[in-house]
Amino acid sequence: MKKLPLHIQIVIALILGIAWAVASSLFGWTSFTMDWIKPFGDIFIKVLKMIAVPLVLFSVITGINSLGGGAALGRLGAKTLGFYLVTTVFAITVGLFLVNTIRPGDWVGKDNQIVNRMKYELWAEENHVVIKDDQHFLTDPSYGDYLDSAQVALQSEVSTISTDEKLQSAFEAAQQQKDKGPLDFLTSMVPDNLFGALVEPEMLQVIFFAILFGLVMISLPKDKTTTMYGFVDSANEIFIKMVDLVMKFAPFFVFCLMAGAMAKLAGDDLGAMLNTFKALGIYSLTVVVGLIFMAFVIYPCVIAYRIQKVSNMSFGKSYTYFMKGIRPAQLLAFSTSSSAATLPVTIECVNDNIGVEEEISSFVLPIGATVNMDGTSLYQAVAVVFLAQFHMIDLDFAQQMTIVLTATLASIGSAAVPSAGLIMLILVLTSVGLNPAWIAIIFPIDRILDMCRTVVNVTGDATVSTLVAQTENKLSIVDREE
Ligand code: DAS
Repeated sequence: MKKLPLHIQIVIALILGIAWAVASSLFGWTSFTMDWIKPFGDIFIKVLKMIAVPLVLFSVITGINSLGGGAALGRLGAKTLGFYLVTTVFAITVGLFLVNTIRPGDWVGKDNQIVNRMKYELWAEENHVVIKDDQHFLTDPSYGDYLDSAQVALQSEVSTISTDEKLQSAFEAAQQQKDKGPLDFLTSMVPDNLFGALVEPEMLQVIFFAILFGLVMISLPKDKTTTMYGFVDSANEIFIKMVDLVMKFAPFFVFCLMAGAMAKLAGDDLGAMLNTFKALGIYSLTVVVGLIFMAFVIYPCVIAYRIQKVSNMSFGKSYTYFMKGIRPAQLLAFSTSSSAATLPVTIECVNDNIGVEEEISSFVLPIGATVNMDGTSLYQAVAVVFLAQFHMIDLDFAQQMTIVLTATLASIGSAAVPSAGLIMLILVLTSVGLNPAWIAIIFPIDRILDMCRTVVNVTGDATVSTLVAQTENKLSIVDREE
């Protein structure tokens, strides 16, 4: 029997993994799944992350040599950051358009809204937050019974935060982020210890070192660096081959990853998740519509338009060429919920399937995985405005522009790990004077939306690296036998 293409195998593994998790939840296999299946999923993530750092280190050094110097690198850097900024702001704008058009917060029912509005007023009173409009429900006696339920609901929200260690760690991480100065992200890019940067890992610090090392290496006479260059080039080949090897076992690992993640979700509180999906269905739909639009319409259409200019392919063929090329990376992004873990596969897809020269992808993609999170940025815009609507608050234009700014900055500062978007959400909610504890309302379904956000984050990175390559004439269309 002809072997199924890898991406089909991965999709089947995804579906089987989810089916296994549902069965685990129904037949009480959850502890077996957590003890004997989930570890293989964790191993998969660890192996991918283990490969990512040395792969980036050696491929950036190799790439600098191919680029041939500081001027080309400067142009590449400016183009990369410029495209990333444009895609992030565009993603946030799409999110704001959708959430202000669909208004998912209004679909939760007037009673819910009134209770939530009163919870907001209780919180605002306790935290000396001035509420701009004068709709104070607390003072109207006809809402007395709502006041009791609002206080009870507020207490349960606070208790959710205090008992859930994941939410607590999100708040701590957000506080650390808030305490940073305006140029902290610049100073944080410079390692004071190379081995610390490799171990942590701090991807931007690894890139900083690799660029400096590469630039100095090419500035020296060739006879002094031949050995080093040979070593770096061989090491780069070895780690690329390592990705191929790991990907051969991807279907098995993806099954374990999905079974473990979904079983954990179901084991945590399937009821809470299903209730939240039921109550917030329109919200989830708004997020997913925006993410699908970005990943399957905007990005591939922009690339298709550019690819058809440099090839004899039609627009449709160019669209399919790009989507089929990055599909393994998208599937892995969905399975792992981590751009960082997916990075080695994103690099391989963009190099081998799309035809981006390595000196472009090795530089653009690691930066993207660290500072460019378009799916997460779109999600911020939808989540913040939805939560405001949920509490009968209309954010004005200035506040929504603040969301654009803080979501863009937060996406630069957020790590590419599962639920990084939650940490950003706390920062963006605070930036427009809203209660950061509201993340507890959408927390039960965050992991599912995180998978979708990460697909867009990875697709955005692949799009920008292809765009940069095409504008640098470093894109060689691959003749792939499908
Ligand atoms: N999981 C994050 C990533 O790795 C995205 C997010 O949390 O929003 O891209």
